[in-house]
Order: sequence, then C-alpha cells, then structure tokens
Amino acid sequence: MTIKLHRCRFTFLRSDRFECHRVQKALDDQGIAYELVKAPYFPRSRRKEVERLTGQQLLPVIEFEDGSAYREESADMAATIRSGQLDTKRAAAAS
Ligand SMILES: N[C@@H](CCC(=O)N[C@@H](CS)C(=O)NCC(=O)O)C(=O)O
Repeated sequence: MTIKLHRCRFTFLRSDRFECHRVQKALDDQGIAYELVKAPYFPRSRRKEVERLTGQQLLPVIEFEDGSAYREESADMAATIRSGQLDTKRAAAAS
C-alpha cells in the first residue's frame, strides 16, 4: 500500500505557483510513491472525501495508509516532504 495524494484535476499545470503541483513535485523529487486521487474542483462542496479526511475542503491532502491525513499550507507540506519529515506527520495525524 502507498500513501494517496488528493489533488486537483489540473495535473497539466506544472509550476510551483500551483499548490497541488508543488506538493506532488516534492513527493516525486523525494522518490516517494503515491497513488493520485483527483478531487472535484468546483464547487468545493463536492470534495466529500477531502472533507471527511481533514474537516476542510482545500487541496492538496496526503492520506496515509492507516487512513489518517495530513493537510497544511502547500508550501509547508512541500518543505516537510523535502526535509524527510513526512513520517512525523503520519504520527501526528494518527494521535
Ligand atoms: N494557501 C493554500 C491554498 C490551497 C488551495 O487554494 N488549493 C487549491 C488547489 S487547486 C484549491 O483547493 N483550489 C480550489 C478552491 O479554492 O476551491 C495552500 O497553499 O495550500
């Protein structure tokens, strides 16, 4: 099993200006395997799974294998991933 990256459907937007790409690129650069889950874009209220996981509707979100989830500002998520600290968020999400 791998983690899941819940992100918007606009995978062709490949600039660090875009929140979902920023986090996906960090996972790719770190060689972390993930399953991509494309969430509905509009309206936000269609993002039922994102809301269930995190209690809010913004993307991106990382879902761990145990069903816990990690969501922060995308820049912070990317920094966490790049610093090798993603597992600490898994622990935090589970507690
Ligand atoms: N400042 C937040 C912004 C998150 C954000 O706007 N995410 C986009 C991803 S495409 C989104 O959910 N947009 C749709 C919306 O705001 O309804 C971050 O950097 O994580």
